[in-house]
Amino acid sequence: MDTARLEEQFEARIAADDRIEPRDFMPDAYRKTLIRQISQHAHSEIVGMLPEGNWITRAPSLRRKVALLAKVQDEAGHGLYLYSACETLGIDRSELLDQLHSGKAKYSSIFNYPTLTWADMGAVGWLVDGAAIMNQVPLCRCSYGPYARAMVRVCKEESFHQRQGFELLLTLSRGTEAQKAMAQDAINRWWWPALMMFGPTDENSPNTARSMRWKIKRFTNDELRQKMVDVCAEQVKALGMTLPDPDIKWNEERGHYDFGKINWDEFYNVIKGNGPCNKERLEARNKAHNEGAWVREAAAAYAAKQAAREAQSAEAA
Ligand code: FAQ
Repeated sequence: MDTARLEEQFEARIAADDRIEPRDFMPDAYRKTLIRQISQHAHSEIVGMLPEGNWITRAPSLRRKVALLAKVQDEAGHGLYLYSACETLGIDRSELLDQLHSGKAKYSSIFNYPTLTWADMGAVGWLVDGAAIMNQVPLCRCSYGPYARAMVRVCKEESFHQRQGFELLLTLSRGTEAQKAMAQDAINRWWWPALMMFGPTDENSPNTARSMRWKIKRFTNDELRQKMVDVCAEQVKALGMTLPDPDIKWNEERGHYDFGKINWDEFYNVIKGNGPCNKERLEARNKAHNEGAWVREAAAAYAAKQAAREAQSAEAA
């Protein structure tokens, strides 16, 4: 069948809300867009382990330590599902990791900010995982099957992450004056970077229109950001805290909260590699990867031995 006809059929399947699977025909640009988004997402998960991993040995109780440890392990798992989903598009994981380690690939801007106090574990859970869920629940309906299926499990785990963060902040908000101040300071520092996670405004987002047409994305960046503001403006009241934006105000006519201006210069600066922790994160990832070389070599040697054994017993049979 010629390409034009295949493309026509592909568009018809997208229109009918069919799932596209790895062996199905897909236009090159669809494949490339998915590799870009899924790999950036995978990188975000494994780089995202670093700011929280920093606090595991300093958790204030066994209960908090167990929850944080489980959360960081979940993030490693999410990275694995996502690298696997990306490999179904015909790219090798080692190539993706090279792109990350050389600084060529993007990962979420949010993970280039430092985690300064224990309250940051609460703010990251509540706001960063909160933003992640807002963005990822619609991705469970993404047109590409392996990505959509990976997202189902990821979202279940993210909702536990978000709740443990909120509960951590709630505990601090009922504590001493110093604990309350620490929680408020963490919210103040994480709020704006969390809103930037949704990406540039729709008018400055080169990929949104096409990704929406292909049903990779189901909502635009601004739509999801607005949902996040609406949810958090209510939740923050339960914490007895405030969001660091004097312009947050319910708008009866729109049926949404209005909010202040995002500092887009800061966002673009961070994604260009100049955020507070970009250099540190890449160094930590490279170090972990290099120190793990012996594990990859041992696993490959073991797999080769198993394959040789299986071939031998197949020959004997
Ligand atoms: N940071 O045209 P658009 C998590 C880039 S959650 C860095 O709007 P698109 C869980 C974008 O890639 C975080 N770069 O792009 C967790 C594009 O660059 P390119 C990860 C950003 O793809 C929680 C350019 O700007 N979640 O990890 C950002 O249509 C706690 C133009 O942008 C996902 O990746 C940004 N914030 O929309 C883990 C979700 N925003 O490639 C540990 C899946 C935009 O053209 C602890 N991804 N860029 O050079 C998506 O939904 C989309 O890719 C967006 C961006 C919405 C992020």
